[in-house]
Amino acid sequence: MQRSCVLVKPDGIQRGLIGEIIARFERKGLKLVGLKMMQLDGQILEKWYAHHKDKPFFKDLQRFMTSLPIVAMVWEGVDCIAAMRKLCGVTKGREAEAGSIRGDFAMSQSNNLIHASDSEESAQKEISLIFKDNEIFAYKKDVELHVYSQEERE
Ligand code: FUP
Repeated sequence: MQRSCVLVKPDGIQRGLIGEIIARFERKGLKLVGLKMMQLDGQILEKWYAHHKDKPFFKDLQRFMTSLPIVAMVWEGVDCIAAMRKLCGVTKGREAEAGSIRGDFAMSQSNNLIHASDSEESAQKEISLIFKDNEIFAYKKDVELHVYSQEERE
């Protein structure tokens, strides 16, 4: 099954939305396989957002993301990356679809509560920047018998 790396950004923690965000992913039928609270440093950020390093907003993005703790998670599911991105909504909160996390709780383009991997390649990179192998848990969750058809589980 596919994995996605998710961050509840500093504004998400400050606004008390960790539980709300986790609940939405759980309700959807995704499986939480890794979870930690930490404060990111500049070095991780430069690797994480390597594709944005030369953009004008990068310094502010780095300051914002390293200013306060974040919660990092790994979620698993069939085509989990695309499903997660839909649940998050588009980057700019005030334009995000109602019903999505950003659409329901965010107004800003930078303070947009959450990060979710945008490809398998980024997911792998992001997971390896934050999690050790023994911090990701491969376990059985019986509810998946009801979340997916047999064909989808295989
Ligand atoms: P997303 O994939 O939705 O996280 O969005 P991007 O990779 O395009 O951007 C990463 C982060 O950079 C965003 F979450 C917020 C920040 N950003 C800005 O602050 N200003 C911009 O113009 C674009 C992105």
